[in-house]
Amino acid sequence: MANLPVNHPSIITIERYILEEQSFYPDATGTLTNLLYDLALAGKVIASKTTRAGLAEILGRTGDVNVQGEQVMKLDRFADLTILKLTDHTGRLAGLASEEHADFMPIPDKYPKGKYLLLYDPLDGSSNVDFNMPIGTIFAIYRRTREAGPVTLDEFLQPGRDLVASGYIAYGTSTMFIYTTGHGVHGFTLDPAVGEFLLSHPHIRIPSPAKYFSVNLGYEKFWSRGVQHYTDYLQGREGGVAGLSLRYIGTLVSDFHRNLLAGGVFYYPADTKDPKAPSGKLRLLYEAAPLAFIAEQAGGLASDGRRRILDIQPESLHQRTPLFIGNKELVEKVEELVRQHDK
Ligand code: FDP
Repeated sequence: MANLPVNHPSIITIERYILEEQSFYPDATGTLTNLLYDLALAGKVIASKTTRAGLAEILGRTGDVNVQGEQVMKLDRFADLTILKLTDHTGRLAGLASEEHADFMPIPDKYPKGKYLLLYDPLDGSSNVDFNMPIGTIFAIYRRTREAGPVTLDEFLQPGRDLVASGYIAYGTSTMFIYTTGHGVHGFTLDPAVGEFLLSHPHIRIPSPAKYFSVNLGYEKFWSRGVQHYTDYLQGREGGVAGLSLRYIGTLVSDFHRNLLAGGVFYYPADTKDPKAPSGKLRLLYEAAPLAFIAEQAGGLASDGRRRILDIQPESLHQRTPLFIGNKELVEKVEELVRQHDK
């Protein structure tokens, strides 16, 4: 009888890891675990299209404008339908809400219903698609607030502190799946040769001191005094931190991901450039809250400049919010400067 090899490096698939995490929850039925696999599969399908985007006739616009008033890219539509079609029939969800759709989507009558709600931004950074730049997918999972009956809008309007799980998929030089269920943040990298996400970044913590700040500086003149002072602070003026490097990709997932791994702050403040969007550009439910859960689980913080993102009670599905996210001390600093300079 041969002995099992003991010093072969362990290969931990996302499936094994999520299943092992389930043991934290003695009452778990496996539904959340399976929902996370569904999303990992969606990530693989979307990644396979993005890597062939220049060849697969999937670059460019569909000609439609979405609920946010933005041009819908073909890849946006593909990613949106991929997630919808991989999750709507499984019996794990009661409904979905996508950044691409004006209203939430109850699970059709022909399918069984489950206890979870999935909110997602199918393709974050879509203005970067045609230029071979990194893009992402963001997801947020809540529990229904009612036991049964048709799902209603108010069930989707839950504050981020009630999130059951959240995560994102980054389509960059490699494809990564990052998630939290409230027990730390874990990262997996897709090995294209075997077609599996393998554990590459267990228990991610945001390093300190920070290395980067990420913001669209082109809009500085449209920001409040407090945010302008903060921007000076990040550049070593006003007794601030010196030596931070500026990096801005313009894909929230990628900017956030870099700062999560290297330390840093990303912000998209409220501004006066678009009177129709006085609270900035990013969406509370599809972008800010899910990433805030990850940031806090990694030891960081997310704020709208005055309050913790996870404490904001959403009032509408597509609500926008200013966002400051990353190292705790840098996010607390913006709150201090906003209190001081913005009445
Ligand atoms: P995009 O419009 O390309 O989808 O939320 C949308 C978003 O990208 C974020 O990913 C990104 O951080 C931000 O908008 C970029 O906005 P600006 O072009 O105004 O900097």
